[in-house]
Amino acid sequence: MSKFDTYFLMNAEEVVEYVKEKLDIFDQAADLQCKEIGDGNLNYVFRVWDNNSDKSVIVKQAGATARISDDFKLSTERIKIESDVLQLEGVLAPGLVPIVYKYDDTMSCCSMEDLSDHVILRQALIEHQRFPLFADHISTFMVNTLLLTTDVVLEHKKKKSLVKNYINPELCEITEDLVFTEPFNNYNNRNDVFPLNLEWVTKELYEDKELHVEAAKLKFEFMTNAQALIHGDLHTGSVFIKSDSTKVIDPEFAFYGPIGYDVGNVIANLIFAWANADATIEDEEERLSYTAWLEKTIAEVVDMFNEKFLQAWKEHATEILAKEEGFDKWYLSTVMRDTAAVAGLELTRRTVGLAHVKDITAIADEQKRLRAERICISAAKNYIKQRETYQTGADFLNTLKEAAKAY
Ligand code: SR1
Ligand code: MG
Repeated sequence: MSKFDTYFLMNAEEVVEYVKEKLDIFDQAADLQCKEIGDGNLNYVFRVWDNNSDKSVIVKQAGATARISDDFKLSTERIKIESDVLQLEGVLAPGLVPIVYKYDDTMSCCSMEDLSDHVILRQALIEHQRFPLFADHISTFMVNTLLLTTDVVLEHKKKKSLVKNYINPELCEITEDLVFTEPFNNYNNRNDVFPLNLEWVTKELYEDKELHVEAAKLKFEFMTNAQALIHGDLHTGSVFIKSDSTKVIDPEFAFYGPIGYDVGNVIANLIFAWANADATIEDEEERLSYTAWLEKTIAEVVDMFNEKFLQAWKEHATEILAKEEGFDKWYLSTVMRDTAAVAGLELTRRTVGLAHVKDITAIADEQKRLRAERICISAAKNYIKQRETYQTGADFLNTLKEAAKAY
């Protein structure tokens, strides 16, 4: 009998006991310490390290409700999806995700590689750090994990069995509500709008009926287009980074959905970093230099994704009709259309919804925050309404710059 034979939510001391009993990582003589370091909205993340060696491990455990709010009652099984997906992504995109050591079904926890030599990308961007390899790494991650799990590449029965394995209704429901619905009607009454923008948001989002129809179309696309095994929450807080290494974490929202959902999330969150830099860097030369680097990165993510996607299609497509000339480019154009729409949705929901991003909330000057939010939402509305017109990195940047000029 072990105290870990029945599920309970562990504290730091209990995680040390857990690690000693269940993981074969530390020596008998290890002097273990543990700290809860999670800053996400759902789970608990413990770092355990040995004062007598350089060994360490991360233990991530799911609770029965979301950390951000008890409103969200969730099955703790979500950590199984995360663990399975990380392992699959490790095969499809080697070196771009942490190594999983153990998944524990009883305790609903997953033990994995400690990435403490990396930093969370969102925080690093807020501190105006640059990562010249990020666009290359993240575009490879997305092409490999997304295209290689589609019907273009996988035998169709195999793909359908993966669709079944990764049914994720509770976390999808969170996205359906928070991303696709509430930003436009606040129907659960939990939006959190910056007071100085409330009137503007009411007009631009809550009263724009044309926008609501587009949101409805996109919500149904998200719920029904089982295109690829997507990460489902690929924002800059889901990326650990250092100069020569990028690791994507937290795929608990993974399911078979539209490829553009992941690509659009990356673009939107780089735009948040841009809006933060634009609002907070006082020195003009430094501000222009840093925003220019972010613009280059945004364009590179889109353009490298496009280029690598077509190349990977050539190398890996197995479906006979997928090899018909022109189908690859048509398919990619629909992915870019979805990317634009999702970039718009993510920009909108993180600005007015329940779950904010620090890039915006950390802008202390109220007028600058007002402007940053309006830039994000104006660009977002274009990305959603004109989504068919976005194909290249330059297309995405033009809209951002137009929105910035207007405010
Ligand atoms: C209740 S969870 C709120 C948000 O946090 C996660 O990171 C997802 O983005 C989700 O929408
Ligand atoms: Mg997360």
